Order: sequence, then structure tokens, then C-alpha cells
Amino acid sequence: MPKIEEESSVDTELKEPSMYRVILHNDDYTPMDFVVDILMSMFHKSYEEAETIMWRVHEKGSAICGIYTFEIAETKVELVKMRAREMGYPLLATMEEDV
Ligand code: TYC
Repeated sequence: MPKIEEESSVDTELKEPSMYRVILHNDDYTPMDFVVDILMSMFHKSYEEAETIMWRVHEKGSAICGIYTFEIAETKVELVKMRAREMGYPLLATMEEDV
């Protein structure tokens, strides 16, 4: 008689997907209005929220502008870069896991 193997104790618990912070970085050349516009159009901030985040980046060097799933964060980072480069600005966004 073949011996029936006991079910192995593989961890079958479902995990929430990791979330990623999109971070905007300061530079000396990108105009403030352009940053506010990016925050409103791509990160769905109100004008007041966008201005507050822009000033935080300007004064502190960086700030979180949103928290998303991996693919959405990656797309936003790329679109910020594309829109900025089209205008010749060095604006930079990066992403990091939200732990
Ligand atoms: N420091 C820029 C300036 O003085 C403004 C700026 C703000 C640039 C935020 C980038 O992510 C940024 N024109």
C-alpha cells in the first residue's frame, strides 16, 4: 500500500500586496508652478495640498506625494520623468516600499 504523504505545512496565508511611496525630489531648476501642476494632475491633489507638498519638497529636499501598488507607483514615476523632460526640467520622482 502506498503511503499517503501528510500535507506539508506550506504557508498558504494570503498577504496584502506591498504598497509603494512615490517621492518627489527637489532641484534648483524646475519651476514651482510646474511641480504644483504635476501634483494636481497626476497625484489628484487640490491646489492647496499641491502647494503644501511643493513647499515641503523645496524646503526639506523631498516629500511623499502618494502611496500606490507597485505598477501604479512605477507608472507615475515614469510619467513625472517624461513630462518634466519634455519641458527640459530635471524634476525627479522615485519610489520605495511603504513599510
Ligand atoms: N526648488 C525649485 C525652485 O526653487 C522648486 C521645486 C520644488 C523643484 C519641488 C522640484 O520637486 C520639486 N524653482
